[in-house]
Amino acid sequence: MVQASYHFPRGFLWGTATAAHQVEGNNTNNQWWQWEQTGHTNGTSGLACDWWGGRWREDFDRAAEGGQNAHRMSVEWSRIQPTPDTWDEDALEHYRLMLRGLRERGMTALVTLHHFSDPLWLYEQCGWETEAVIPLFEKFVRKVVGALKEYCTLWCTINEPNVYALSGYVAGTFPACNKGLNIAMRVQANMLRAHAAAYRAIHEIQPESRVGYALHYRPMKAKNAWSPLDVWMRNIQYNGINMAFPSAISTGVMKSPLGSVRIPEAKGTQDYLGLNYYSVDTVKFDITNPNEMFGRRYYPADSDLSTTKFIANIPEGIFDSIKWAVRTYPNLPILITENGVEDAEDKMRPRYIAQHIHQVWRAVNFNFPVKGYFHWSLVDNFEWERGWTQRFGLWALDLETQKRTKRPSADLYAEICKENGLTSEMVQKYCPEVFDKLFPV
Ligand code: IFM
Repeated sequence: MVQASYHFPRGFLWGTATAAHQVEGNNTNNQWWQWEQTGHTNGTSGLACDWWGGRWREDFDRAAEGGQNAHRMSVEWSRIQPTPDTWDEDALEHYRLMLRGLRERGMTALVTLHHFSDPLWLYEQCGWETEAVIPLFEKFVRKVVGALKEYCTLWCTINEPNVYALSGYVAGTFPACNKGLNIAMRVQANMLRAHAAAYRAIHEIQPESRVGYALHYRPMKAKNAWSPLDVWMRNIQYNGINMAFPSAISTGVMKSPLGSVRIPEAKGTQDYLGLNYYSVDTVKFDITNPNEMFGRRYYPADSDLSTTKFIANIPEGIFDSIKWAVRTYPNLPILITENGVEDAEDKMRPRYIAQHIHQVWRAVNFNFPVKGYFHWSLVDNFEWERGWTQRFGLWALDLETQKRTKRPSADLYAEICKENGLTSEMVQKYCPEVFDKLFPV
């Protein structure tokens, strides 16, 4: 049998990613909590992983023992600024403790400042729909960065602005004040303006900081490459879903299906690109689907599908995403800020991890500047409108008892992190079904 390995450069960041509302528990003062209590989600976040109660310590121990040298976490705006006029210094101290906890465990922190949740007071004034949010976000960012700068130099302003805007204001699966594609685009424009203001504020407070955002990037392909309608629809969907932030950061003009918006202050406001990659969509023209601009995005029937069919395992997609990033922003460092699969039984996850990390390795070997990989996620956590029906953790969570149980993927990922690479022995041990694909003779 072939014996070989795919090694990464020294200093590569290996971690997992989490978000405050998904792990902390009892975040009663944000719009998601309210949305959950009114029956919009599959279960409620409740105590989640009880990180606010202190269980972050044991989970950080798990991550560190698993060889991880980095962690991406977020801070909860509604805890830090519970009303427009109050700052909760204890909440900031809680995050300082967590960040010190990472440092003590030898882990680099990447802190996300906005990950889908808004304080209720902001939501009640329709949050990101109006430009009023821009100075409010900047003020919040200044406060947080001022308080946490001793422990963190790597910042992510906003997580998946495209998902936040389209899920809320178009699909209606996330809480949103009003609805409409025009509002979703206005929200993204305001997020861009707020991101640009935050980018400058962070650099002012901490000149050595590296600031970016996390883009949920969806590669897409037309169902039939010969069909002008499928190709046209693929391009509409691809640009509409992916391109608002990247276009504005490249050129200062936000591309949108409803026209362009000048946001000159956004141009060049990233020191790295955060890429969240999960899967690739196939797109066809569908006259019966006006809600999605007459397109349909789906996974072909022969795809390697996850348990709830939420994700198709398409590892080449992460390579293509990185290639797109390098072509769009030559020389800009790239972090894979999320990648993972929901799989309570851990049947697909080991091969999903091995195959995606192999593709990241391929990219690194093309000298594409990928500097780190953050797996989503460390422990099962609250999956927004899907609640607890999807389990993304390397560790399983029993919600009743808070007990964590290690999945085989946690051991595989630990071996990868400790080795700084993927070996044929690991693949043979955890996912022999893809051995020939990863180590062809
Ligand atoms: O859990 C989410 C995360 O909050 C944002 N990106 C996708 C993940 C999996 O659904």
